[in-house]
Amino acid sequence: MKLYRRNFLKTGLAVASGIALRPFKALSNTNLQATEITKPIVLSTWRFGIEANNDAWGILKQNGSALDAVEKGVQRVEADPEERSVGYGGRPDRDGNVTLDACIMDEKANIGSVACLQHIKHPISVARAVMEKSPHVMLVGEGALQFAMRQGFPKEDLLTKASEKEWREWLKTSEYKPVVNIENHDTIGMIALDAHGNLSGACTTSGMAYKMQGRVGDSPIIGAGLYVDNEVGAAVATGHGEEIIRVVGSHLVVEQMRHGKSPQDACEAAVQLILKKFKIRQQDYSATQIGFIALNKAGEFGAYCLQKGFNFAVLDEKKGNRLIDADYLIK
Ligand code: SD4
Repeated sequence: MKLYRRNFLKTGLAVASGIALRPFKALSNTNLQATEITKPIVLSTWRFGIEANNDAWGILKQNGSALDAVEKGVQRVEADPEERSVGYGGRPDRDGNVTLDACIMDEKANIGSVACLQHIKHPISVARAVMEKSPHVMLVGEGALQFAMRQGFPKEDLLTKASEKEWREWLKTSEYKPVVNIENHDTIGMIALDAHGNLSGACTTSGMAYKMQGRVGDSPIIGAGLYVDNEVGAAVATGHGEEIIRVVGSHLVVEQMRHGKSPQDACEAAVQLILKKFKIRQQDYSATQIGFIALNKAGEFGAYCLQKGFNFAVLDEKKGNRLIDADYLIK
C-alpha cells in the first residue's frame, strides 16, 4: 500500500460542501513523502481508453514523455471511424458539420487548444502545434483550420456514411435533447505520469451530437475539460460540457488535490458541486452525465461521475491495463 503523507494536512480537510478549502499550501515534492510512486501510469476515459492506453504505453515504457504519450494515445480514437464521438466519424452538428474540440497541456503549463475545427482528423495534434508553433494558446473555427493546413495537416471529409445516415434520420424529428451517457457522448480524455515524474494531459471530442453550429464544450477549454499542474496532479472531464465549464471542473479537481484531497475525493467534490449547481438552478439532471478522472504526483488515481455508466481505463506496470467502473453520486 502506498503511503502518501501530506505533512501540512494536520487540520483535516473534510468540509460539508466538499468544496470549501483550508488555507492554501502548495503540494510539492518536498512535502510529499511517497514511499512508493506508481510511474509510469496512464488513465483515460471510457472503454476506448484501453486501446488508447496501450498506444500511450508504447511511449511511456521507453521512458518517453507523458506529453508524447497522451497525444499518441488519443490519436488512436480520433482516427477510428467506429468511434462516433471523437475525431473522424464523430457525429456532426445539426447542420451536418463535424466540428472538433481538443486541448493538450504539459508539465510546464504549456497549453494548446482548438475549438470548432473542421476537416482535420487529429485535432489533438493541431492543439499541440498551437502550443508549440504559435504565439497563442487557442485557435477556433476557420482560423484553426487555416493554421492546421499551413502546418501540413491534410484537409479531409470527416463525416462517414454511417454518421451521415444517422444524422439524416435525426433530421426527421430534429429533436435536440442532450442525453448524456455512454452511447451518445464520449470524449477521450487522457492523463499520464511518465517515468521522469512529469504529468501531461490531452482531451479530444466531436462534442455533443447535433449541437448548434458553433457550439463549444468544455473539452478544448483549459481548466474545464483538462488541467495539469506538475506539482500536484492532473484531471480530465467528460460528459455535459456546459455543466463542466460552469464550475471549471478539471481545475477544480486539481485545486482540491493541491489542498490535500486524494484524487478520488477531489473528483467527488467536483461532481458534488455540479449537482449543487443543477439544484440551485432547478434544472433537471436525470438524463445527464458528468465524469472526472484524476491522477496525482504519486501515481494515485481516482474517478467519479454523476450517475451510473461511466468507466475509465488505467494502465501501469504492476497491474496492467484494466477498465474500471467509476463510482457515482446519484444512487
Ligand atoms: C462536450 N464534454 O462537448 C464534451 C463531450 C463529452 O462524453 O465529454 N462526452 O460537452
